[in-house]
Amino acid sequence: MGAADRPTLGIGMVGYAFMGRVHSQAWRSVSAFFDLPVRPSMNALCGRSATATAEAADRLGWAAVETDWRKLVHREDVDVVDICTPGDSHAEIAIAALEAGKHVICEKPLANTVAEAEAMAAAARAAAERGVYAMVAFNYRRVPAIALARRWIAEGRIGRIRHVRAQYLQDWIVDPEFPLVWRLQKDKAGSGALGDIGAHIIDTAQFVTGERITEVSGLTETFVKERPLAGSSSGLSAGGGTGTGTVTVDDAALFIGRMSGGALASFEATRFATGRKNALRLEINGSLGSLAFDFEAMNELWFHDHTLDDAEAGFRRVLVTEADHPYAGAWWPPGHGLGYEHTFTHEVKDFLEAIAAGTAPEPSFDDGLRVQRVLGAVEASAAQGSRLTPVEDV
Ligand code: SOE
Repeated sequence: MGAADRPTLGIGMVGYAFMGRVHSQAWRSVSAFFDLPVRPSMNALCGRSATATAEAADRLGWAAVETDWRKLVHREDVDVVDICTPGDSHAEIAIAALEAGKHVICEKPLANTVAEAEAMAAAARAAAERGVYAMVAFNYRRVPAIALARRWIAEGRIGRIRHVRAQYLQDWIVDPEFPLVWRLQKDKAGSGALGDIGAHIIDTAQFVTGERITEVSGLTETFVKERPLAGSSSGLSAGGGTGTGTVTVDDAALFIGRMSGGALASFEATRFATGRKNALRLEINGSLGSLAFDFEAMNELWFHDHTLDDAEAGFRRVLVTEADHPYAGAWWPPGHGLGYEHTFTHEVKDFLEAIAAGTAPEPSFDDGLRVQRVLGAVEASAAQGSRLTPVEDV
C-alpha cells in the first residue's frame, strides 16, 4: 500500500500558539519520516479570533477554521482532537471530545486541578471501552536519550535505583518587567513552574524508572509578586500593557520524595535559573551504575558503569543518534542530531500507531492524573508551611 492509499485520520486542533505551532509541525512532518498505518490530515484549526485563526491555519497548514471548539469536536472530518490551550479549558474540551467519539491528545499538565484530572481520566476510561483513546502530551518521553535511559534501566543496567535527581531550569521571567502572561495566572495555568515544567520532570522520572513517586515534601516561592499586565504575548515572549497585576502562581518549586522502589528523589522546577533556558536534567544513581541527561544537550546520554574497575569507570557520553536508538533511525545519519520539535513528531507517531492498532496510547490520562496528584501533594505540602525546621543562628 502506498502512503497515499493509507486510511486518513482527520485532526482538529484547538490553539495555535507555542504548543499549537510545534504540534502542527509534528502532524505535518510525521508521515514523511515514519511509515505509518494511517495518515493524519490537518483538517481544522480552532481559535477564538476568526482572522488570527485563519492566518495561523494558512501559515501552519490547516485546511479549515473554527472559532467554537464545540463545533470542532462535532465535525465529521475530525477523528482526533488535539488540545493546545491553557489548562483551564483542557477538561471541558477533552471530555466533550471523548463523548463525541473523538480520540484526544491533550497538552500537559493534564488539568488545573486533581478533581478535573480525575474527571478526565474517568472519561478516558469510559471512552476506551468504545475504542476511543486519549493521551497526555508529555513530549520529553520521546527524546531518544530519555527513551534509551528507560530501556537500559528496564534491562537492569544500573541495578537497583537509589537516587532520582531531577531539575527543570528556565530563566524567561527573571526580569520583573516581564508581563503577567497566562502562564503566571493560577486561574488559567493551575500553577506556575510546578505544573508547567515540574510536571515534565515528575512524568519523566516516573517513566524512566518505571516507578511511582509515593510521598513528597514541597516548598514553593513567588519571587516577583506584581508584574506589568500583558499587552501582547506569543509563546514565551510578551509585550507590556498598562497597569500591573498580581502573580498568582509559584515562580519556583522544590520537593523531595520517595519512589515506589525505595529510592530517594529530589525535584526542582524554576523559571529563575539565570542562564538556563530549557535545562531538563535527570540523574539516576543505581547500585550498578548511573545515567545522566540534560535537555540542553539532548542528543547525549551519560552512563557510568559501576561494575567496571575504578581505574576504568567514570561517566562516558553516548551519542544517541544511532539507527537502533529509539526513534533516531527515522531521521539523519549518526551524529547529525535531533531537536525539540522531533519529540512531538515522535509523540504523534506513537499516538497514531496506537490508534491504528486499537490500543491505548501512552502516557494515558491515568498517567496525567498520577502527575496531577503529585503536583497536588506538593502544593498541599508547601501550603502547610510547617515542614521547614528553623535553624538557629550562632
Ligand atoms: C514554558 O515553560 C514551556 O514552553 C513549557 O510550557 C513546555 O511544556 C516546555 O516543554 C518548555 O517550556
